[in-house]
Amino acid sequence: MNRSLLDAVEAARTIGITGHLHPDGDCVGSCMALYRYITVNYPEKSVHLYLETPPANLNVLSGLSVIDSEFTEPDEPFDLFCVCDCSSVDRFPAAVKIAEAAKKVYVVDHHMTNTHFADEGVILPDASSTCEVLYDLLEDEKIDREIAECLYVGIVHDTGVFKYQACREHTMHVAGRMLSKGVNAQRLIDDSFYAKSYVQNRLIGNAVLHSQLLLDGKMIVSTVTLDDLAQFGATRADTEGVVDQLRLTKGISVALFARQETEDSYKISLRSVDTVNVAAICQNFGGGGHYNAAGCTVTGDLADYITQISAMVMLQI
Ligand SMILES: [Mn+2]
Repeated sequence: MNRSLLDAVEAARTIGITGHLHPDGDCVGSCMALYRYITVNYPEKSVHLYLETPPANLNVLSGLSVIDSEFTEPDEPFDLFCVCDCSSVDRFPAAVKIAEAAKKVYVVDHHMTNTHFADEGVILPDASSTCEVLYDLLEDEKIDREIAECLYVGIVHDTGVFKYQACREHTMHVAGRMLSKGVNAQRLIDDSFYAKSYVQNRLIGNAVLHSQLLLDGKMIVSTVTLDDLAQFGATRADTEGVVDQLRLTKGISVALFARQETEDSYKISLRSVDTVNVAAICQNFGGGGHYNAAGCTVTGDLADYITQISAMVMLQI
């Protein structure tokens, strides 16, 4: 194992932790695992966790009430500030000032687009998830069941339940270690990943109904507008899962889901089922992510962007 994170923790008296905006399973899982690992194994340390309120599906994890979603500034700068699952500083805007004031910033991440903004850290683009990276920075025998649940959920979410290309032998080894800690895999996977609210299912139905096939059926495209969200009484977080349903369409290589954010801006999510590198496509638009799952936010005419993206997909299929 790599002791660099624990060395940094042991040298610090006050420790802050954060993850990215719109936190997902891997982000919340890694932040919560690290928070609990430090509080359980180093009770003398003062630890503070900053995150936006996690989506409701992550309520399967216990202890979320420790999260400070107000991003209260500390009385004095942190000795150590740990940033999990963030590829760049614009991924954690609410905590940037707090991080900049800290004596040391340590990053744990797995995005190939990481900008190396931290003083120290471990970034493994081949790892399935930040939780997988984090496991190798902790002492296995000091991981209790609750920490294991956080790491397990993070791995489950970033691998699409152990099926994305980034899920490798080591991923399964780490997940297997978490099973030996007593995690309830079926409950964690069903409740955090597959279960949908009625509103979410209606949004998925609507997005599938109004989807379009491009490139001779190799690409599927759908959009949810702010009007759609209002009509279904849905929040933006309720659109999670839409792109994954689109991706299951037989014959497609790429699924594109665009969610309207403001009058003229859209969050575009791309998924590929085979060799198309959607992270490379999203980087052209200031976004990024992983080989088979990436995203970007665009401003202007959505149809234009869809045309540009489909042209880039065509070059890869
Ligand atoms: Mn991640």
